[in-house]
Amino acid sequence: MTSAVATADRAKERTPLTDEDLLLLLMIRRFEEELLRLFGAGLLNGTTHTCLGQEYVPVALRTLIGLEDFVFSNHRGHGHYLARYQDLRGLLAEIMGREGAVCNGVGGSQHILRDRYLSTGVQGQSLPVAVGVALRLKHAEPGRLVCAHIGDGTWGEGSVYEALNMAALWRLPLLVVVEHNGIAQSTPTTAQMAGTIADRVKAFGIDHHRTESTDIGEIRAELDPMIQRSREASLPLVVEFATHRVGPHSKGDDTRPPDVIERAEAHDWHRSYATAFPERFAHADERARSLVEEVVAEVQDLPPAVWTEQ
Ligand SMILES: Cc1ncc(C[n+]2csc(CCOP(=O)(O)OP(=O)(O)O)c2C)c(N)n1
Repeated sequence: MTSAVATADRAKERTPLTDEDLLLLLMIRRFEEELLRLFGAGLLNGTTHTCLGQEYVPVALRTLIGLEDFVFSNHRGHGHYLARYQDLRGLLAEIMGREGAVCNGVGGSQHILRDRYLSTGVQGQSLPVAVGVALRLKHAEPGRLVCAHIGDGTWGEGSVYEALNMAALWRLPLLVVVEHNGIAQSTPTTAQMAGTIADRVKAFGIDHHRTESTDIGEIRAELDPMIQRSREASLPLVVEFATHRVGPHSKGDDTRPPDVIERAEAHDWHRSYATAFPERFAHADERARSLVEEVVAEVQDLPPAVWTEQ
């Protein structure tokens, strides 16, 4: 039995994901596929990193992390933003530098600021800032937390360890979400990481949980009590998602051998949900495709964003 079919069978047995979750997953998928197409057609500048295959991470977390919590995202952040705000139009306008852009078109794909959401393309940059925000929340808004997304390759940055040290020492409500897709750009994790993330985290006395699931309901059930505890007891927590990057690192730079790509595709949530709920999936997919299509047509025709001092 392939892993996608096994996951599909399990998904059918338990409380399934909601229609809203499914639509959101597919909106992110179709939006990013469209970004790659627009790049290929020469209609986008700069760069982009899609989260194809990893969309389920922020969608699963969205019911566990509220708008009053802070989210720090990274270079692969479109899914993090869309799962929180469902704002296809603002994000595409930002990436295309058009009117209505979330940050007036100066942030682009990787640097978005909106209320309590901030992304940065610089690996390891967000964690020390997230620690400072968590310290503030601990005293001023107990019960709120800071969620910071990083990749496995970012564990090569010293700032990660400085941040974990202070988060443990000061007992801060910091949730570090590690999207461990086994590769950093073109370097497999096994070629650059000694030991494990779990052992590194344990060295700081911080709780660590690893999940291999791509099932939204299962992930929420696993994480809910841990995140609750992090909030209530004001404690850091590292959650590691064993995930798979289905697309290239950036636009077309996929250096992985075919068997690694096939393995990633076999673990894709997309396959397991399409198999488990074919009718709901087809319906949500049609809707997602038409929403993305409408937004692309609309944003392409907008005038350039104009910078105004905030
Ligand atoms: C400080 C820094 N060094 C290098 C880069 C270039 N870079 C962008 S993404 C990336 C790989 C990141 O790997 P990982 O943290 O595993 O995240 P993934 O891309 O797999 O999601 C690199 C080296 C960067 N953005 N920041």
